[in-house]
Amino acid sequence: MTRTNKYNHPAAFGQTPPPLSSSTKEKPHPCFSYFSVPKPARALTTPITPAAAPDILAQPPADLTGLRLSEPPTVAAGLEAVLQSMRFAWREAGLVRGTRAYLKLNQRDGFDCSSCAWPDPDDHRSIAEFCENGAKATASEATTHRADAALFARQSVAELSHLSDKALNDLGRFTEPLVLRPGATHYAPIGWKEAFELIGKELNALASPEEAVFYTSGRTSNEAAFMYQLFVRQFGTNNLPDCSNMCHESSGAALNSTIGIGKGTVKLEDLYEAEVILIVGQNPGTNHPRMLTALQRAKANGAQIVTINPLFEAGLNHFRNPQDFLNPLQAAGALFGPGTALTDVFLQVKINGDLPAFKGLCKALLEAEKRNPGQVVDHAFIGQYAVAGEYEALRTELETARWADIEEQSGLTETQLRDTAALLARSERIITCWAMGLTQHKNSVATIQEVVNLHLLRGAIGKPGAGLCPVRGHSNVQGDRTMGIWEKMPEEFLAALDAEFQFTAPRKQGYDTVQAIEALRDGRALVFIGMGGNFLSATPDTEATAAALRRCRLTVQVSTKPNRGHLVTGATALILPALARTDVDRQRTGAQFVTTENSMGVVQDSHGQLVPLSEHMLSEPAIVAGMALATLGTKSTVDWVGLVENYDRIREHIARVVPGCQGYNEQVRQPNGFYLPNGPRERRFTTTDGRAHFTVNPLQPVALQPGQLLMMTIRSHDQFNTTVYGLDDRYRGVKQERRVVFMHPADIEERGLYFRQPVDLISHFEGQERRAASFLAIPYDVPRGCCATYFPEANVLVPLRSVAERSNTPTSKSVVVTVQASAG
Ligand SMILES: Nc1nc2c(c(=O)[nH]1)N[C@H]1C(S)=C(S)[C@@H](COP(=O)(O)OP(=O)(O)OC[C@H]3O[C@@H](n4cnc5c(=O)[nH]c(N)nc54)[C@H](O)[C@@H]3O)O[C@H]1N2
Ligand SMILES: Nc1nc2c(c(=O)[nH]1)N[C@H]1C(S)=C(S)[C@@H](COP(=O)(O)OP(=O)(O)OC[C@H]3O[C@@H](n4cnc5c(=O)[nH]c(N)nc54)[C@H](O)[C@@H]3O)O[C@H]1N2
Ligand SMILES: [Mo]
Repeated sequence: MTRTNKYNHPAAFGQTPPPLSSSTKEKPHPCFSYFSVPKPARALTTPITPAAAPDILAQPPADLTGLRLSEPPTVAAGLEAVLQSMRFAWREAGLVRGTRAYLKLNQRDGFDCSSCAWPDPDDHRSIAEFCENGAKATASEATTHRADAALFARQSVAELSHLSDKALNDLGRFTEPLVLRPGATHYAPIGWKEAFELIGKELNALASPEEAVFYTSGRTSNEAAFMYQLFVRQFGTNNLPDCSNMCHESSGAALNSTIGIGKGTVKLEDLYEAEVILIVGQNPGTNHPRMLTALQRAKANGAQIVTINPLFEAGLNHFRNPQDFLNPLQAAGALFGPGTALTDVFLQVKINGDLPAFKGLCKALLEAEKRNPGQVVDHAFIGQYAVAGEYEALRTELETARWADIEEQSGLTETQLRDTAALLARSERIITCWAMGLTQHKNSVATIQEVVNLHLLRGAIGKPGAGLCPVRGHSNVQGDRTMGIWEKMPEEFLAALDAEFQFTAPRKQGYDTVQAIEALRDGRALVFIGMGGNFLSATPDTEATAAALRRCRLTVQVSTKPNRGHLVTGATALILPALARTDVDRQRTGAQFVTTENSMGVVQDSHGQLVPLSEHMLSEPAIVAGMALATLGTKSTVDWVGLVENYDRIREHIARVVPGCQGYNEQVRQPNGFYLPNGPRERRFTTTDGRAHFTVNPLQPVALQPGQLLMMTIRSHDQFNTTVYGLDDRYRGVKQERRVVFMHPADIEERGLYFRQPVDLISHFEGQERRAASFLAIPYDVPRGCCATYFPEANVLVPLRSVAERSNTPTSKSVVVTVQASAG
């Protein structure tokens, strides 16, 4: 019991959290002195010569660091997860600050975790409502290390680029604005006012607003996102690519056209009530660890879990709930027990074998229906909500689909698929969860539409315990979209924006992420502004993206921590340090809170708790206001300063512009926030004809040449996207090395290679080759012909033009490669 409380309350250490420093408490943030309304400027401020710097590395250095391998564990989380969290927090943020951060994480008066988008339980929150990886994200943000001007004066950009991604993140938080002037080798400090003026001048010097690209990552709050898209549209473009273009865009495309909303339809409670949960192309043990708690509860209520994945991820094997350590009655079981077995049926599909797998499941369901008419297919549902002709078309197509093709292309047997279909036929309440394993292939939209077909056949949507659940990545990626961060927002939204702010937003579709890289590469866009994220390393084709960024006149990164994207820049580069979600955000009218939307459409408030490391960091809304004032000047119809003084004013606009946000200020102040409207959740299908749609999606076999493998790029347990916290991937038994390629042992031997041999990877696309040197080949339980590497080291191999049909998402999980022994 002493142990249980040890990390539970800082008082246990004889220390109490420090009060907010008086300077942060009383004074409004000094940002207002930074805003300026410019005189109209037309002249270029920087030459167009690219910042050619061959010695600046766009990719992480290819040093091998001392691999240790062990048997992958069969149980996830448990005590080890708790210890890892604590060790990380105290190392980064110190005892008091680190513990304070944890105690406020996902609490009603605290801040929303900036890691993944998994929802908080409405009914019960434990004292430590977080997971190991949420804890790492929080500690990494709460760090007391500073990447300040002194550091950048000591180390040149080229020198910094030779550091690993982990070492870059370990430098700490940005604490003041920095500039890299044309030809300079080092970043130097710059005042906010000058930085904003520089942005305004460069943007106004463009021949057209379409020559600027405004990227967003998914941590940006609703308030900042709303202001940002408003600024960009008042400037005159829809060039608003975001990380979602590389993430769940395929889910959005598939779901919008079939059910009428680009989001999932289930609530957290539905998972507790489900009879069967399919988890497809997702590794929740690492990427959504709190989902395991929900799965544990579902299992306790009798749910069966079907996992479809090329890898049997430890998190879907057994789970010891770290929260149980807090409960004296369960602590022993949490420590020594076997954990909860999660997966009942494991279908080890080939990479991109999901379309044939779902086709097989649907085919088996229809065959069962034929044997027992009216027993399997939900005809009442189809009659009322779907289109009979489309159901017939699907039936005809599936009748002709051949089991031999389905088996060959999915890597699963007819028996496995029939058995699983029998389970689905017996169950009324079915949920399918998925993530990047489904969205990042050429035919991803079609695959997700097959998932929809299965749910429509069984009427498993829009009722308790059933539905579709794309599990979002970044903590506010869904909210950013709701607030208007999209290159193709619907007319309804744009019209409301026009009316609210008396201007005319552009209607021409903007660039998505891949199109933005192409525009920068071709000189059609000359200024890049990133609201968070790491555009260089998260995007495909690292060297092509680097060349594109180097052609810019100006690159601007609004960031919290250093990454490689700050080193590969345009002629002039700015780093603008932003307050993060953990930080107290004080403006003229007092402390402000922001709001976010989680993966299940719940909008909640988030209150920063930690004293910011410096007074020279601004909040994201303040940074947007600064850029907007310096760029739009008196042309703008928006009271930018007023919005920053009190975020309630931003929310008043949101209430009038964003569908479903009426009474936003009141609604977000309710204890659990509020659910955004979701028609399909209540069987109101919001497609153009008000119906749900079956679709026919032909098989698209992957054609590999002899010797080639299909490679997926995945996340390790110690990273958040391009932010690398550590070099281990504990759940896959890998320690101290990220440059590994997981291969079937027979595929290693067939190539005359030995285990752990250093190899080079070469990708093949449209006759072009891309190469990444120095990976260690390690044997792993992955289907023959498939292999896996980590993102972002392998992004250099993902061809820019290799994208998913209809969603334009890079095919990061379908890279055709050959593996060769490294020379020397
Ligand atoms: N700790 C941590 N949390 C995160 C993130 C992080 O980096 N770290 N990232 C956040 C973000 S932005 C996102 S989008 C999510 C990502 O969450 P995930 O989608 O879980 O992340 P990935 O590592 O890309 O894992 C994809 C999973 O899909 C499987 N897979 C790959 N190809 C296929 C396929 O063809 N078919 C099937 N069925 N499975 C396949 C892989 O084996 C792996 O288990 O996580 C979010 N949460
Ligand atoms: N090969 C391959 N590529 C992929 C993927 C894959 O599976 N395989 N996954 C794709 C997916 S799903 C996604 S979502 C993208 C992710 O793409 P991004 O969102 O662009 O990348 P991140 O690595 O999450 O961005 C991390 C940086 O964001 C900044 N940051 C963090 N918090 C804040 C904040 O609160 N405010 C601001 N202003 N900045 C902040 C920090 O400086 C940090 O270094 O990558 C995609 N790329
Ligand atoms: Mo993502």
